[in-house]
Amino acid sequence: MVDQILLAEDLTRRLSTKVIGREVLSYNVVDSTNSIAFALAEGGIREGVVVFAEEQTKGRGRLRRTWVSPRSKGIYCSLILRPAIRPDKAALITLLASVSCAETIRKVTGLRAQIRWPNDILIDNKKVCGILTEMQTTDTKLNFIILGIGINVNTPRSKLPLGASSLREEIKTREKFSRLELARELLRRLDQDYAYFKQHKSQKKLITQWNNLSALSGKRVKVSLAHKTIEGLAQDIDAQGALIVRLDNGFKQHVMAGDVVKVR
Ligand code: BT5
Repeated sequence: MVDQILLAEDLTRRLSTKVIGREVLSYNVVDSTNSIAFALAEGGIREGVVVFAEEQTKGRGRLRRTWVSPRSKGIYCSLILRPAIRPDKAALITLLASVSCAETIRKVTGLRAQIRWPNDILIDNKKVCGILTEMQTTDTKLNFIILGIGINVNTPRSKLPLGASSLREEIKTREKFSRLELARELLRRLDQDYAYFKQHKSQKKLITQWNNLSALSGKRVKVSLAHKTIEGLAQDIDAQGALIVRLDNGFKQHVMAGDVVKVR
């Protein structure tokens, strides 16, 4: 069976979002939707434009890692955002996107999607979605943020790295999911959550939502940092989005950047 193609006209038809997806560009094959969106943003394109692709030949994760993006199996998209925030607040956008993605997956599939700090969405401990936030700044000013989202929708596990899965694999039906329905729901949810973010100074609600969806709270974790690895009990994230790890000596470390390498 031929997979349905995600077309801009289908993605935007009666979408009725205010900002996110008011313009959508759908590509066939690209190196990375984040690279396309970055170039468009540098050219001055307005916020809310979203770039989709059927396939990425150089889909990327953080720290030069690869994002496996088989043709027409997943959702690969990048949003251009221009929030009036300082660069040191940009991590909040990743938190927002994690909540929007997890809630959308829950709503559309009924599966219990959870967030693994900092940017993974898991189902039954397997990664089904990743988020890559990139930005351009000048001095202390944030020019734009590119929010890249990859979701494994109908991807067979055989095409994915170890520890990854897709919505279709997890729901265990033979039917394919509609990427179109999921993508439209995601744009709507992101639009709502981003509007709320821009209207409110305090991001307490976002932090609470995030913590309620966390896969790590109370679990013993190993976190790899730039130059060392720490181990302890994962707690909530703080108001900046740092993961609080309670070390065995009782000291609480707030980790702003790193990777969770082991959970028990
Ligand atoms: C991420 O990085 O999880 C961010 C992924 C963002 C992908 C989107 S797709 C649209 C947009 N355009 C892009 O080029 N990127 C964004 P990170 O946390 O660094 O995780 C990367 C790691 O996840 C890899 O090293 C693999 O171990 C694993 N991985 C790779 N492809 C995967 C996939 N399709 N599903 C699950 N895990 C994957």
